[in-house]
Amino acid sequence: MFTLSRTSGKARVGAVAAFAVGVALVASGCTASAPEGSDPTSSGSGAPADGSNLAITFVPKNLGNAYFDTSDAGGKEAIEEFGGTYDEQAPAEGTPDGQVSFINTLSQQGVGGIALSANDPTALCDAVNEARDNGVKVVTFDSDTSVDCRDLYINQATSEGIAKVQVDLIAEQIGDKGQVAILSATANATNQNAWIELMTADIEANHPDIELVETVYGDDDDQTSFDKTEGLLQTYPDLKGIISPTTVGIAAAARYLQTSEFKGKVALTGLGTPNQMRDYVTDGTVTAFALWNPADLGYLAAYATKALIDGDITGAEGDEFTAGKLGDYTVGADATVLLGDPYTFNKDNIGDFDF
Ligand code: RAM
Repeated sequence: MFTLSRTSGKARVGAVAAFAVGVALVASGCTASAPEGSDPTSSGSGAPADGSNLAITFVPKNLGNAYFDTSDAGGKEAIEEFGGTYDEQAPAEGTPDGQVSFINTLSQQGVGGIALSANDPTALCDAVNEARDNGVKVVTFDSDTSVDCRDLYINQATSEGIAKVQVDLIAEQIGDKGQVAILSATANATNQNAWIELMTADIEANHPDIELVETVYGDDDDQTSFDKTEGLLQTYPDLKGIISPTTVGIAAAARYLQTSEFKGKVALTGLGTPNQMRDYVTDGTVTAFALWNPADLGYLAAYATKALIDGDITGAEGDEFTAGKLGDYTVGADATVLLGDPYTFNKDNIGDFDF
């Protein structure tokens, strides 16, 4: 679906090195987050008197999610590196309406760029396009809008790759046979729905003995995800596995399983952060899960936003830019830039990571 390639081997080496070594740097990364949601009327601009307006605000799906704390800390690192002004604004809950009011305010304040993880593919478009009409560059990362309402999308890995790694992991963990369920984030999240669609197709096409019984939504809220896990296990007594393609969901599901009769009997995989999953992998609640480096994703999104603001790229296929320590990237089809491949964590390697 989305394609793109880096322009040089240097980028790959740089990305891998940053992933393996740089992770500790982001573990302590701070953000401007307030736990109950930022005030959309607070400051966010910072246009310099001359030169490019490198005031860039990260708008994640919501606050209080370790994944976005890490991605946005990567953005902050990049923005400080190139002398811009970093800010983070987001609603407490992962709703499109919450994000719209922040986008409107940032547009009025005249920021140079917004890096956005979208809670909905279309509901943000009016606000985003108004901001773009006001000269704001809008880069989605993690979760995209539709193609016509942003300048660029920074994709963490191909949707096909993200879907396949999770299906492969659950198939391996349950002997390629039995009932599985999906515990997702919010129902309208572009990234989650793309992965679910591809996982469903992969199971149907390649795993005839696996039955996908239901997809439930924990809304990227810890307690809701915990309760939905309990509900699945009660509803489906023969359930063999759960795939949770969300860092919030997989951690909550693991916490439920850890002290339940299902520990070691019902497999759990999906997308998680090593720091949130470490205890569950160490004690055998979870065998293996996947992710990418969220800090690199935020770092790349920040450099891409800068390249747009500076006019170095427009988002056209074939445009090239350099993203600091990560190296060179090329814009692919549908104004998309690809970070890299998903990575699988297990008890043998989880100790190497700190984010
Ligand atoms: C959660 C969010 C995010 C997703 C990760 C894997 O943190 O839903 O959008 O990419 O999980």
